[in-house]
Amino acid sequence: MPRLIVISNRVNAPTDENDASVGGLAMALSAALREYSGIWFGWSGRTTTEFTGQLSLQRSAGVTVATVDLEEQDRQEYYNGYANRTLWPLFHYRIDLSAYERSFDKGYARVNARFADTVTPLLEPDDLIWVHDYHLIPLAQELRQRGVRNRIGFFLHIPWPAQRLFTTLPNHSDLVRALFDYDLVGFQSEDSLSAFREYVTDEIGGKMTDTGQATAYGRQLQVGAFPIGLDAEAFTAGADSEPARTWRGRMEASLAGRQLIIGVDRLDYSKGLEERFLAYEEFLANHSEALEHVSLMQVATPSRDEVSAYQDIRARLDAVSGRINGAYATADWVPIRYVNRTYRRDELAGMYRAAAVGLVTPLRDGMNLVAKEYVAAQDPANPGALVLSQFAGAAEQMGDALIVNPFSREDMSDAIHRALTMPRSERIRRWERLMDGVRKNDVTAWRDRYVQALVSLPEPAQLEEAAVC
Ligand code: GDG
Repeated sequence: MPRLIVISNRVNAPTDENDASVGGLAMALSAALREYSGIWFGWSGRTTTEFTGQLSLQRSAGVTVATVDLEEQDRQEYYNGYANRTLWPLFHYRIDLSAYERSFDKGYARVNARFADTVTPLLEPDDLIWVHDYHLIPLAQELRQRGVRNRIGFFLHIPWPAQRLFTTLPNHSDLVRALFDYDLVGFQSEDSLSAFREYVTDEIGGKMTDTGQATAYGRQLQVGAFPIGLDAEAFTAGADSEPARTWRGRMEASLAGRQLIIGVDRLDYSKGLEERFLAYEEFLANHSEALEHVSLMQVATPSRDEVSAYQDIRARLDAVSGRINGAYATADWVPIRYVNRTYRRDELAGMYRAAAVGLVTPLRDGMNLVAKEYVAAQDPANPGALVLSQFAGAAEQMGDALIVNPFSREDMSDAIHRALTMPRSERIRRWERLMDGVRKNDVTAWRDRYVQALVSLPEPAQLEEAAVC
């Protein structure tokens, strides 16, 4: 088995799966790397006054974690800038929030070059290199320029946007050109794959076959949809653990017989939290019988709080939740428990299990692992119902959820009502099919499918010969 070299912006050592680090990519990769020998390389999260390229190596559960510090200017221009103020909003269809600034482009190019300089000496000829997410799109191009001939794959955790949105990005074709230096590009969903196909064929006059062979810029690239999954077995076991039972008990005691609706998200505008609160308000207004009988708990862990759009959404959520609680709360009931903190994964599993409804309504999401976690944590004899946005990648696989349009308060209010009143037999029927999918398409299956696809591609050198012919 070749070594697997995983490269992502940040790394999360696969030590304790219950630690409180938040974010779908960290969760998935630490699970995926557990059985591989390899290296996980990324930014330490720290900054120094001047970039030194000094590697810090740490061995943890069979994986070597290698990190490098960046400069403060890198954090601003690359991380807070191009990654989180340009690409993140654009790829989540929020061009109103996308900032196009040339200093960000420069920071992005500089950090990708720094990553390539630092990681190249660690590489051996047979290594498989797997690069993750929008922070590092140009990395293969940088590595190729340094003579790296290995197979290099890229996986995008977030959606690929529709062509008409993507073309608002200055120099959009440079970014796509850089993708063609990979051997395999994976997306989360068919929706993203078809948006990419549209760009290749309509915008740059390339070709793409039904089996995902894309040709453009004189290069060939394999693309495909590889929907990510959970470490389902571990998550389900976590839902039966002591901390989970403690939390389930605490939730049930505090609910005093009321039904719980749960949302768990990074505090991000793409997650549709404001729309969710407003839909819940609409539900309360339309269903007076639910007043004092239902409670929405939203765990929203603060994220990227140096970026102003995140400060804005946080302030709006404080205001909306406060207003709804002000309008409806009674002496011993609050309609929304809005919690800005982080819990351990097993504690979250206990909370999911205590909830009659999982409310997962992002406005756009690459996949959304919370939907899968909610399902994996349920009691098979009395599972809750999942309400899921049609714009989460997960909706392509989880058709047995109640699929909603997160932009429509009325749709969501109806779905909340339907979920709260769904007969147990229907909940079991839907849950069994959902759980079957969560188990089959788990994180190991995702990793193996991707790595297998990468390994089975022709050697990069052969491809070049084929292109010359
Ligand atoms: C990106 C893509 C894609 C949340 N609060 C706590 C906590 N979390 C964990 C959840 C879940 C993860 O964070 C969030 O994952 P998502 O998949 O929902 O979303 P993103 O962070 O935006 O992830 C996404 C993912 O990458 C993987 O490819 O699915 O579409 O946007 O695991 O449980 N974890 C802990 N405490 C919390 O309070 N421990």
